[in-house]
Amino acid sequence: MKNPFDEFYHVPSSSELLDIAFKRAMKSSAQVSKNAPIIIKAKKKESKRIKVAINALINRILNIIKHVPIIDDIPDFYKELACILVNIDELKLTLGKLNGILPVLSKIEREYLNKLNRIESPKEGDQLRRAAFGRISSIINKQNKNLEYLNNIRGRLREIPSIDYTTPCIVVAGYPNVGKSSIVKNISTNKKVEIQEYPFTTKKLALGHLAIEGRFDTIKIQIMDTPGILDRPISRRNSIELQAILALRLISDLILFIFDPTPASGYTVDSQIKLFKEIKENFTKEGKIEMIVVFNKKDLSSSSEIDYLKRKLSLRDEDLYLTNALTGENLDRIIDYLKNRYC
Ligand SMILES: Nc1nc2c(ncn2[C@@H]2O[C@H](COP(=O)(O)OP(=O)(O)OP(=O)(O)O)[C@@H](O)[C@H]2O)c(=O)[nH]1
Ligand SMILES: [Mg+2]
Repeated sequence: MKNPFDEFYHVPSSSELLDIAFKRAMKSSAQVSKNAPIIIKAKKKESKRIKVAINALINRILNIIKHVPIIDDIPDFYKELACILVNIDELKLTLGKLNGILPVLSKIEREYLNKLNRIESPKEGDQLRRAAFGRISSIINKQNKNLEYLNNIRGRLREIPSIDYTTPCIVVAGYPNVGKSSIVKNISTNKKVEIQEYPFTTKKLALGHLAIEGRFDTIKIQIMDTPGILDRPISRRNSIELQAILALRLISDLILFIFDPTPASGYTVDSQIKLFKEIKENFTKEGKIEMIVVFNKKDLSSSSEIDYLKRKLSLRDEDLYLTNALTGENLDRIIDYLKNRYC
């Protein structure tokens, strides 16, 4: 499904909005016969300018509001992720405030069109239009903070990946700095994921795709890179970790859990084991969702480090994949497993 925030386009600032509306207004021309008295011409011209300006503003604002999806109507994954990324109450309140100025603008229009009906000279018409534009400007300028806020959160929401609910989705999870992104980059189409030697490099969910050649056709699988998660109570997890938890909870068909058996990641193996157990207990839907165990950084791991982890997890060699994400060693074995599973 396409990210529902995909059409949350650029939100103009108040000065951009006013600029467009007033320019359009001043370019507009009222339909009036050439021979009409000068006062009628002035009335029509200024009325038209006010109408065009207000109409342009109302349409632009409605357009902004319309392109923000109604949070309660979107699928849980997008709804909950949006709640992690932005303050939804503030978003709703901001949209409400913008919506609230629409009747005010309509009222100004009515008021000034009435006044224009009673002018006695073209100069008076010009003054009235200027006064109307002044009031419109002050109303729109007061919304600048709200417009800026919307534009600000829009980037975060638009970056949410579009998930295809009809194809399987593998979620790659584990402690920070263990090589999750390196694996996703190596085996998927997503070559843009960032890899760094420090933890919490990945700060948001990123989707890649894998095309696996089956006997009869090609199967497309999604693979989700997630931020690292620490072993700590959910209430203490930050919004970066919570995105990974959400992916595990709501979109995973299979979990690829990555361990770093060495001290290279900066985290102990025991805390990684605790996280593994927590995820196994809470996010495998009582075994319905399989967890594949990967010991990464094979090149750095000593046999005693590997043995320790194997013993602690009660795993045999055939229960795990020992990989090197830098060279791709043994990642083909994971692909073979996926081929058997999905093709
Ligand atoms: N030697 C070695 N280094 C690796 C291997 N896999 C990843 N690395 C390195 O480990 C560091 C972390 O790799 P990432 O792929 O960014 O790890 P991550 O789990 O995505 O990290 P976060 O996004 O911070 O949670 C980088 O410096 C990688 O180059 C491996 O198999 N061997
Ligand atoms: Mg990463």
